[in-house]
Amino acid sequence: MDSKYQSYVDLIKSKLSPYRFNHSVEVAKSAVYLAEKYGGDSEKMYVAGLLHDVLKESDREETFFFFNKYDTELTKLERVTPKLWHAIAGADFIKNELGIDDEDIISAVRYHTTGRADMSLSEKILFIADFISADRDYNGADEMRERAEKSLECAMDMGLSFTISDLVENGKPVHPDTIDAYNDIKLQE
Ligand code: DGI
Ligand code: FE
Ligand code: FE
Repeated sequence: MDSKYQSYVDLIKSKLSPYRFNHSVEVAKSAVYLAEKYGGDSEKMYVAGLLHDVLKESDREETFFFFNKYDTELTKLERVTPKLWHAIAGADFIKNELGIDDEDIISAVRYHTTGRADMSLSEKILFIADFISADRDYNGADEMRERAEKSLECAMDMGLSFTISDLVENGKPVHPDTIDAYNDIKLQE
């Protein structure tokens, strides 16, 4: 798969620090692993993993250049939360600048940070791959990996709970899509 997507590897190498380049490659590997385990499309998940953080290190100017170019409207919460920009602009970027037309890949990138209501298999796989990639060493990373072996929902539950608790503890706003994803999991249990 590597040679077929070498141009994406080269692109993220040029746009990201060595640390985040490595993270992206590891997320791609974890996304392929989860796709194989849970019946997703490995090739699509490899591409989504490679590209999910393509604009993570872009500055405000570059990010808003794409928002303006593609008439992407942000809510007030999104405007004041820079951490959310790379997922929204990243989806715009891979669709319009790279010509990726696969909605599964685009929406997986778009919602990889917040999640959302009624997440697709691809969206869940990328969301979790981002938490369990080999480069992750936060407290609880191994528990996340164990949960990802049990079920996607079991891992989503921990990931979303972890994110929401952290945001609340630090007095940050929680995106409604994050709450929707969390409530979906809780109502399924
Ligand atoms: O890009 P990565 O670092 O690999 O991971 P990510 O895209 O999941 O970004 C994680 C960051 O995004 C983390 O600092 C928390 C923040 N975040 C995730 N969901 C929300 C959020 N921030 C706010 N304010 N609201 C959210 O719902
Ligand atoms: Fe990200
Ligand atoms: Fe990431």
